[in-house]
Amino acid sequence: ADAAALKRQAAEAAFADLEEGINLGIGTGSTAEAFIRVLGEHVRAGFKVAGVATSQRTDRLCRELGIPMRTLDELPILDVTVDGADEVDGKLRLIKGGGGALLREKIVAHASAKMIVIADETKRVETLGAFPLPIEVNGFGLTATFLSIRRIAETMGLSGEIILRKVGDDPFITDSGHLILDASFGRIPDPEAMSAALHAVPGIVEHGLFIGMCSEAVLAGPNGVERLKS
Ligand code: DER
Repeated sequence: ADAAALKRQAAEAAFADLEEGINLGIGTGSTAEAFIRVLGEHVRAGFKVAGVATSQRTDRLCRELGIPMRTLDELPILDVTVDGADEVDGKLRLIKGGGGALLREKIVAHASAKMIVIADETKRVETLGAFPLPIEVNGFGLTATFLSIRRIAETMGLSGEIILRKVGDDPFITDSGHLILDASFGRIPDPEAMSAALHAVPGIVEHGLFIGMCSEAVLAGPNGVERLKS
C-alpha cells in the first residue's frame, strides 16, 4: 500500500474509536489531513463533533470540509486529540514539529484527556532522534539560544547541526510568530533529560519532544493497523 493509503488506514482506524459529540483536538500534517478528510466525510453524513485546530492550516481545511470548529478558548477541555508524529518510540514518546505546528499541537494535546497519534509504521523507532528535533524559539537573542542548545547537546555527548528552518530564503515563522531551529542529534537516549534542559532556556518557547502525552499510537503498515497503548 502506498503512503497515502497507509495514512488513510491509520486515520480511519483512529476515527472508528471516536464517540459522537466529543470535543476533538485536530492535528497538523499530512496524516492529520487524511484524518480531517475522513472526519469531513462522516460530518457530512451527520456525525456530531466540535473541532479545535492545532494550526491555521488545519483550521482552514476543517472549515472547508464543513467540520464545526471552535477555538481552544471556547473549548478549553477536550476529550481527544488526534495528531500525527515524526517519530514514536516504544514508550509512546514522540518527536513532532516537522510541520512547524508543535507549540499549538502541544497546547491542544495538553488540554485533551487523550492523545491518539496516527502514522504509517515507518515512524516507529527504537530511539528518538534520527528525525531532527524541532525547537520553537523566540527571535530575540537567537544566537544565545542557539549556543545554549549546543551546550546542552555537548553535555549529553550529542552533536550535530542546529539549523534555522527556512522557507526559500526567509526564516519559517510559526502561527504564533516564532522561529524554529531543527537540531540533528542523531539519537536522544534520554528524552526526559533533554526536554527538561531545553525548557530551562528562556529563549526556547517549546520543543518537539512529547513525553507522557500520547495515550495510543495507531500505526498502519503493509500487514494492517497496529495499536500501541500506554
Ligand atoms: O508537525 C507535526 O507535528 C506533524 O504532525 C508531523 O509530525 C507529522 O506529519 P506527517 O503526518 O505529514 O508525517
